[in-house]
Amino acid sequence: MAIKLTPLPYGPDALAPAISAETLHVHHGKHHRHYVDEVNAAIADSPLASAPLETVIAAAREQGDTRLFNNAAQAWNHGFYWHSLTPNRSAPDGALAEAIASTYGSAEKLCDVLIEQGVGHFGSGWAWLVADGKDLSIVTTHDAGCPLADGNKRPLLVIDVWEHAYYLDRKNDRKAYLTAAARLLDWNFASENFSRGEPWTYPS
Ligand code: MN3
Repeated sequence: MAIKLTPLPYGPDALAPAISAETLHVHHGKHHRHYVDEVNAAIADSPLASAPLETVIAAAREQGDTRLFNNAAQAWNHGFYWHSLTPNRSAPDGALAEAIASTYGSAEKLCDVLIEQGVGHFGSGWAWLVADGKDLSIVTTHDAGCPLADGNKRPLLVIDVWEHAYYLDRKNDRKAYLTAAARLLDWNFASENFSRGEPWTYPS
């Protein structure tokens, strides 16, 4: 038992031109794989060797093992990111649509805030839509930061704002990437995460 590299839930060119096949190849096949390999190397022959990734993240934080936390949280964040995007256009519905309407007015306005926060985030990190109970908010985290490690906030969607997510396609234009990625958000995935009441779990 080891942590697995989450397969992409779509083909390598499915998100183009917003996110190219070349970017997905490097980002999923090199960056995400590297984090997974680092976690597996660190937990081999330890009591965490067969633990789910969420347990590894919590243990690393508790033990103050920054290197393991960074690799484990990055592995989780990337798995969540692949599922946050879809080539199939979707829109929020049901309880999530109601919560979005009362908090942001519309999904378009929510995306405007998400893009603005992602553009304004200094350095590497992640732009998240999270829920605390039924309350929605948009937060950014630095480096490997993950809302799982942050109290009751349950991730609904995320966009990676590390330069490796967009530099091949957009050079330094993070806003162009975020604007394109926001159109690919999988609102069905967000709805599942909103109504489940428990955080998403990394595929084992
Ligand atoms: Mn990344």
